[in-house]
Amino acid sequence: MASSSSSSALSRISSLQNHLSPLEANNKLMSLIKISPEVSEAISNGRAVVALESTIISHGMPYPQNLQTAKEVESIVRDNGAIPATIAILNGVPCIGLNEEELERLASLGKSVQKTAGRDIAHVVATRANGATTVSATLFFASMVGIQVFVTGGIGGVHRHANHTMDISSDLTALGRTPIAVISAGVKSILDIPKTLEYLETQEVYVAAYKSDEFPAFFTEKSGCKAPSRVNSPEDCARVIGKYANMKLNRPAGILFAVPIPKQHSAAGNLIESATQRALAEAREQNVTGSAETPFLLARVNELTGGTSLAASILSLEHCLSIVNLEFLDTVSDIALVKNNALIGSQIAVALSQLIF
Ligand code: PSU
Ligand code: MN
Repeated sequence: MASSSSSSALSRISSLQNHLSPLEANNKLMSLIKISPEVSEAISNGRAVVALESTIISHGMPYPQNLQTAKEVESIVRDNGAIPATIAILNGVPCIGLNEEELERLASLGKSVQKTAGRDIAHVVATRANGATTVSATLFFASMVGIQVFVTGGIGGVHRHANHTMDISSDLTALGRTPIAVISAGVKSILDIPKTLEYLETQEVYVAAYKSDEFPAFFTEKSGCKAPSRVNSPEDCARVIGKYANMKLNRPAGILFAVPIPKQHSAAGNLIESATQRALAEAREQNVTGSAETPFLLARVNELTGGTSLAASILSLEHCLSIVNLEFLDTVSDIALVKNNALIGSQIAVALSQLIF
């Protein structure tokens, strides 16, 4: 009985879909999402648009610092001639471009908003919940409306010990099937960078380091891994996006432009990185594994970087906050990195909008 009623429901749905023209089907899809007037106008007129994820806002730092950073990142995008499109799900509605009230709501809800990767979209929409989109979910919505450039701090990757845990971020598979260029500072060195690069190759993602021969390691300029390719300017990037990912070739695969940490932030970056490496080595020596590993690493890096000299160097780096813990240290550099990526990503989006194909 149950199976016959569910199969008739299925056939009703498929007959409904079969009776829609492509235009009607597209309109139906578009009616499920909300695009801000500004982003909609920019897309229609071929202006530069930069997609921004929202997990970094909800989970990356506390309120109100997250709101301030999100606004600053949007300002950087505007100051460089592009329109920002922050993407999140609010009360079950995927929103492309948030107004001030929506950004405030998302930021103040903080971690109570569900971290939403691609797999979680359906559930968040179905339950009319609030969802902060990770790179994989943001890619999905950005590509639905034809945005070609997306800026973030760092993408997810292949975790260390992935050969045992299978923990590989869906950011990588989403990039493999979505024709969008992501600008990030690489992946955190707490991940396995060589394996992440291998996996991106498997997914047919074009990976280039920006003005560098080496793939960056988030907090440091160098990871010890040669970048598969190198680009030297926003125009270089725009040409690759245009030739490689646009409709001309109809090639549905993504691009990762990895931008090294700016020189003025690399001192703080090096301190965080060396503490992380030492904590990782200690975890191995003490055989700390599984679910105990992350809390151990966080606590140890916190201790290792908690001295006053580091606090001073970090505080002079970014004039803020009073507590010294990993989240804070992480956040300071994250902010510096996402801002730098926003600057370069906007230049790439503008160069792309000016390119004659
Ligand atoms: N890496 C960072 N900062 C972040 C993230 C990754 O340095 O905020 C977030 C991004 O939203 C990314 C997600 O898409 O975490 C990846 O999560 P997971 O490893 O669970 O796939
Ligand atoms: Mn994971």
